[in-house]
Amino acid sequence: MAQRWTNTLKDRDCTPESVFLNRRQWMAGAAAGVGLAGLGMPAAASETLEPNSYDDITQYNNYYEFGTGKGDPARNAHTLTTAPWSVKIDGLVDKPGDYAFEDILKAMTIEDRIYRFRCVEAWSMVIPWNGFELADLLAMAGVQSDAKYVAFETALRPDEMPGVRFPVLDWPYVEGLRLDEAMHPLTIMATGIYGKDIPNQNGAPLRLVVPWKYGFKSIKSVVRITLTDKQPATSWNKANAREYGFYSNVNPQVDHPRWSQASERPIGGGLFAKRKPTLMLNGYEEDVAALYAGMDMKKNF
Ligand SMILES: Nc1nc2c(c(=O)[nH]1)N[C@H]1C(S)=C(S)[C@@H](COP(=O)(O)O)O[C@H]1N2
Ligand SMILES: [Mo]
Repeated sequence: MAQRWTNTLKDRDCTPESVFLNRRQWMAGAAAGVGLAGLGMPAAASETLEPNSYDDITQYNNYYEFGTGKGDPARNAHTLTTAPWSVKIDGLVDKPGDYAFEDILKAMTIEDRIYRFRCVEAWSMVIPWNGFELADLLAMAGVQSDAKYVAFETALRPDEMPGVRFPVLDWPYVEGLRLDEAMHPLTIMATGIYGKDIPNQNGAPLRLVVPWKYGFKSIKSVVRITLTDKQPATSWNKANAREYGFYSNVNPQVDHPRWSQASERPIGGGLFAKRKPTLMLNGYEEDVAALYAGMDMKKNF
């Protein structure tokens, strides 16, 4: 796979997965570097995460713009043009404008982050992302003091996205975070997987990753980021407000109206792989619980 961008970890392009994993496993959970001192290692950091294979991560996807089957994105997303690419950053920022993806990359520090990934459909993976902290990108644009939320938008290209002919969702796909969630050091924009440019089916050239929330919050192929003082509309909430809330924090105690969220099916373990218990805030409780102190997480699901 050719490298299209200058600083997306070229040297690891042909590193075997196993070697890469041995070098990188320590990253698991410790990425935020917060809450560690004096408290001992949080649960998220003490468990050694075994990442899924590159094939699992890039062949079993949700990206409805390319079809609703798990194999559709891998089959169809090659039609998405990802260069040139720019992200419009607007709203309550000092420096609104269209930021070229190359310029963003030059200004950002790309890190390795091995994160749990939990879809609301109750399957899960462990994914070794490469990316930068969203907080750094927001700082580049200069967040104004009255901003309270961040809204995100995926590209909408009917000529390149066969799935948007179908009204499964109200296109373009949109998502949102509270500003403090967006600024949290665990929140990244991913540009790679296993040291390779992120494949189209996973949201090239850059997608949000919020590891303590259900996967649908992690919006793909982002073209617009808007700082606002109002809670933004989100695609799945618009589609079914009873089933999908704004927060969508992983929570084994709050079931989806149609299924339990208490456990999950790890992808890649084979047909008879055992389900495993779902962790509060997907295992990142020590890092992010403070964001929700005093909030009723059942009401604010
Ligand atoms: N634009 C867009 N982003 C999206 C989706 C989508 O359909 N369109 N699906 C979401 C859902 S439901 C999940 S579980 C994750 C899947 O990410 P992955 O395919 O990289 O595992 O992407 C999320 N981001
Ligand atoms: Mo999902």
